[in-house]
Amino acid sequence: MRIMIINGPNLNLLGIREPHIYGSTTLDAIKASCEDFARFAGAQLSFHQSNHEGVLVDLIQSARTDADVLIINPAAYSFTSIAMYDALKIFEGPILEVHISNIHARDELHRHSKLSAAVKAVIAGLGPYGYIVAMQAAMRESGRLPAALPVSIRVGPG
Ligand code: CA2
Repeated sequence: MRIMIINGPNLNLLGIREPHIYGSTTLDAIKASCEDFARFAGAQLSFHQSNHEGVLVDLIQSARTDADVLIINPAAYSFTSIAMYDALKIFEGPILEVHISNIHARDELHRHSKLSAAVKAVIAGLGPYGYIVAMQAAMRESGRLPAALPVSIRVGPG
């Protein structure tokens, strides 16, 4: 099972600037945790970040052949990018949108993600742990969580 995680603009500055909003965890630390979970779950992970909308569109397009599941934190492009919305609509597997902060509790500018209409689920407000929750949900969606996990976690109530 191949999981692609894509991060949008300025997320390279996580843990370095504005820790009161986005926390003190760096993107490298998030990547390391995601790699750790992928190892545990027997998944292949590719992890990306770009500040450029066209590069992000190219990455989403590449997921059509290179990934089974897509997890994306589109950052500020959540609120503006029709190009990314169109690219996401073409991907056939499950897509999970992650936001570190609870965008619904934020100002008008940061509240309504245009991309959410193109994804299976949105995880917002759990901090960096949202990426691990998204990976777990993605694997569950595909019925690929390790059999060693309890049924309540692998299958849930439905
Ligand atoms: O909470 C999230 O994950 C966001 O996607 C982060 C975006 C913001 O525009 C969304 O509303 C919610 C911004 C990422 C900017 O990251 C920074 C990191 C450190 C310093 C400044 C910005």
